[in-house]
Amino acid sequence: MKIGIVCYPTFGGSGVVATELGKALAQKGHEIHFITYRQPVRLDIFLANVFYHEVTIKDYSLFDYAPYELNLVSKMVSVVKKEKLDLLHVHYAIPHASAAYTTRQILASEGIYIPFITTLHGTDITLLGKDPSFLPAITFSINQSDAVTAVSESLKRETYEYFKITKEIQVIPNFIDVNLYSHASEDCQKNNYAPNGEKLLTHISNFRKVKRIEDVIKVFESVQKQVPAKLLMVGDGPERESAEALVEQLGIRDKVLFLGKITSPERILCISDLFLLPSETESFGLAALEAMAAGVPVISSNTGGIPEVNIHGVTGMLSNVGDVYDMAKNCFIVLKDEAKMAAMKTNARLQAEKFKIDYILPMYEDLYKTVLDRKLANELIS
Ligand code: GMT
Repeated sequence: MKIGIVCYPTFGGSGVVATELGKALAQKGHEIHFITYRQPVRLDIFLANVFYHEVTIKDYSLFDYAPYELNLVSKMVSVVKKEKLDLLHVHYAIPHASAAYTTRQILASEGIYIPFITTLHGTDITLLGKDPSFLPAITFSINQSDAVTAVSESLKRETYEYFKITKEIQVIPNFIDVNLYSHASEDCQKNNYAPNGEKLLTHISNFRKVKRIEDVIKVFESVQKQVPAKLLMVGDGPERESAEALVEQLGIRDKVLFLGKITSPERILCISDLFLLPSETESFGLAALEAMAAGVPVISSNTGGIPEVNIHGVTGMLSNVGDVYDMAKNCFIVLKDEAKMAAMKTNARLQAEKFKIDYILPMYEDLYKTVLDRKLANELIS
């Protein structure tokens, strides 16, 4: 199949999932065309069957806001025609689903039918999409999609709850290449960060409000009073500055390292003892899955799709959003009990294997086939 993939090329989970999906499909022989405004961060190696089309966003003094969606639509129209794509798969509804709808309409006027599949990732529904400033456009473009997927049961439920959706939403969970996370721990050079045998707690995110970065620091502050430990803060975003200020204020500057954006999280996870994810909401929690694939137990909130990934008392521990006392207590319980820690590490890895790319990829391929078969049947009728 010839598939166009549209996503945000940034460090966010939706871009990571879209890129890894495209790479895996290309390895299976499909021809994949990424249509994005920058080279996706995880598209570091150019593989056979992978093509990249950059959307150039035109700025002009008249615009306070550059019309990204129109530039994207024009690029999608041109790539579909030039490369003779079979379908478009857009990740993150805003504004990719409405861009795909417009693309389909433009091409229909030229006698070309290009179906599109929309994958909902989370904040496009739970934070932004349900805002009245987006709601009608998002509802319409989801309903107009040829197929819709959501990355967890929780996100599917929330989408039906907040939008008037007439389409069936299929849950296709996020996935992982577990082999990438299977370093032997002796190769990881933990001494670089923990020269005195400290426990390493790690948080990875885009440092947005929804991640509750302050909670990460408050949890760590309690933990390090009882166990020699350090905190590795990976990523960057709007909450970083206030997080650094809080660390200073709490007097734990020497124990918290802000490492910035990292393209190979597996190298940090390899040296981590616990992963902290206290998010306000999380449709899936890809970062938690990556940690688990590296055998790192997850201390998280119990919101959204996280409980579908992190199992309480088995692969980590879950607490109510904002209950930093309970999260710190959970860290302490796991760090202090070697047998529990060992069991959770094994369970985390086993649970991550359920989300192996080999199991999830065929679900997308089947969906593509269904959509294309339907297109063929419609063409035969008309
Ligand atoms: O978490 C973010 O802020 C980034 C966001 C994105 O769209 O890139 O992540 C969302 O999609 C990921 C991939 O499907 C999910 O693993 C994240 O849970 C989800 N984030 C939220 O729901 C807050």
